[in-house]
Parts: sequence; structure tokens; C-alpha cells
Amino acid sequence: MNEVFGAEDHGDGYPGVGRVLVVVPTYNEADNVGVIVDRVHRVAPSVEVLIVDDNSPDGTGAIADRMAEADHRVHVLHRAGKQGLGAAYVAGFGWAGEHGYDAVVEMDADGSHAPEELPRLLDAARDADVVIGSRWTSGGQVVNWPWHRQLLSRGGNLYTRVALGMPLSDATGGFRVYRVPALARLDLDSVASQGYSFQVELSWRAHRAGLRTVEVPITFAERERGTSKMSPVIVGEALWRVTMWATLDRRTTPGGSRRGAGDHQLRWP
Ligand SMILES: Nc1nc2c(ncn2[C@@H]2O[C@H](COP(=O)(O)OP(=O)(O)OP(=O)(O)O)[C@@H](O)[C@H]2O)c(=O)[nH]1
Ligand SMILES: [Mg+2]
Repeated sequence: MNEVFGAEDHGDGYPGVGRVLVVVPTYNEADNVGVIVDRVHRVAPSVEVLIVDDNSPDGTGAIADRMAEADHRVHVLHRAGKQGLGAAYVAGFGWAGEHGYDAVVEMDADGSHAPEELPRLLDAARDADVVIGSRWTSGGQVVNWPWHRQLLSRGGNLYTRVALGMPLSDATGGFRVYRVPALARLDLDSVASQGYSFQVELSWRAHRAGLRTVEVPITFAERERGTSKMSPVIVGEALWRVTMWATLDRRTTPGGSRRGAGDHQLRWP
């Protein structure tokens, strides 16, 4: 990873955080991608955006290219085919490291994560390594989700909290800020998770590395356009990976990670 510069080296960055790159993974988000980037820039004009498109059949990549031509704050990373959310984020984070950003943001393209809440997350990043926009902390909420989606998310987070002993209300949430120097400590090249489990894996790695994670309440809204990529396979992946990490944790750390963070020797299967 290239040298990372501090906030004071960039007159144009987000105050107290520095150069910020919002990474937006897209797969078939033609109706959403333009709207979401406009909303980001309306509330945070200094941040840049990287759209990571997996060769969407609906032409999202071409739309993103036109946006990048029209606005120097927009960048596009094209990938050959659909390889999952986790792989898209790892590629985007690598790009951020190579280009000297100080912080990266994870944000869905579908409008579920309101760009208007981004400044609150970035403000919290001044005193944290990782900021998680949380639906299930006090003040957080979900709008327009059917009961079974709420149950799945709450249940998954409860299971994660109990199995891993990680004190987070929303470990599966995907609206986040990472400080780049902190991210560099998480050995991203060995991340194998694809779906929601990617979010849990990074939270878990941050916890084990002793990073400072804070949760900020957000209002999460169901997407209005386009189709969800959520599937039973993605839920199943999160379930088995969390169970595997919990089992390995108990085997490799007497008392589990509850005994203290900062174990850099942990091996990631
Ligand atoms: N590049 C890339 N982006 C993806 C992939 N899968 C999902 N995405 C994007 O990741 C974001 C989240 O995906 P969604 O389809 O909204 O899935 P979700 O948020 O887990 O599920 P819902 O809550 O039902 O919408 C969206 O911006 C998607 O376009 C993928 O394989 N590659
Ligand atoms: Mg979504």
C-alpha cells in the first residue's frame, strides 16, 4: 500500500478526516447509480466516489463512465463479472490505498444507505478507526422492511454477538467508514467472505486487531428501484462462517476473544 497522508496535507479533504473515497459496489443499478452519487456530493462536496461495477448487464458501468467523464470526483473500477460484494470492496479498498486516500466509505447504490447521513458518520471517524452505521442501536431504524427481513437481520446480529462475543448491535451493516491506516492492519488479501459475511468478517478482524469501532444510528430504507441480490446462499454463508470463526476462536484463544483484542497471529481460513 502506498504512503498515506494525514488530513493536514489536503486542503480539500473532509475536515478532521482527510481525503475520503466512497466505494459503491454496483451490479445492475442503472436506475440508482446517478442519483446516489449526486446525493453524496450534495451533502459532502469534498469526497470522491469509486463505483466498482462487475460488468452489469444493464449498462451500469457505461453510465458510471459517463459520470466520471463529467466529474473529476467520480472514478470507476470495472471488473470482468459478478464476483460478489466482498471481492468488489476489497478491490475498491486496494484502489483507495494505492491512490493515497485517508478514509474509505462503504455504501450501497440502492438508496438503503442515505448519503445525507454520511457527514454524521465521517464526523464520528475523527475519533475512531471504524464507524458502523447501525440500524439496531438506540436511535437507529429500518423503514419499509417486511417483518421477515427485520427478523433475519436482528436474529443474525444476535447470533453474531453471542457466538463471537463482539459488542456490536449491527455487525452485518454495510454503511461504514474505515480509516485507511486501520484497514491496512486487516490483511484484506486473505478475506474470503462474499455477502453479508464480509461485513461481519471485517468487524471481527477489526475487533481482534484492537481497532476502535463506534456505531452511529442510521435510518435504513428498503430499496425503491432495482432488485436485491440477497439470497439464501448469502445468509447461509454468514451463518457457517460466523460459526467457524467462533469455533476457531475458542480453540486458539483460551476464553475466546472476549479476553482481549489485538491478536495479530490469528489465521484466517
Ligand atoms: N460489484 C458488485 N456489486 C454488488 C454485487 N452484489 C451486490 N452488489 C451491490 O452491493 C450493494 C448491496 O446489494 P443489494 O442487492 O442491495 O443487496 P442487499 O443490500 O444485501 O440486499 P437488500 O437489502 O435486499 O437490498 C448494491 O449496490 C449492489 O448493486 C456483486 O457481486 N458485485
Ligand atoms: Mg440493498
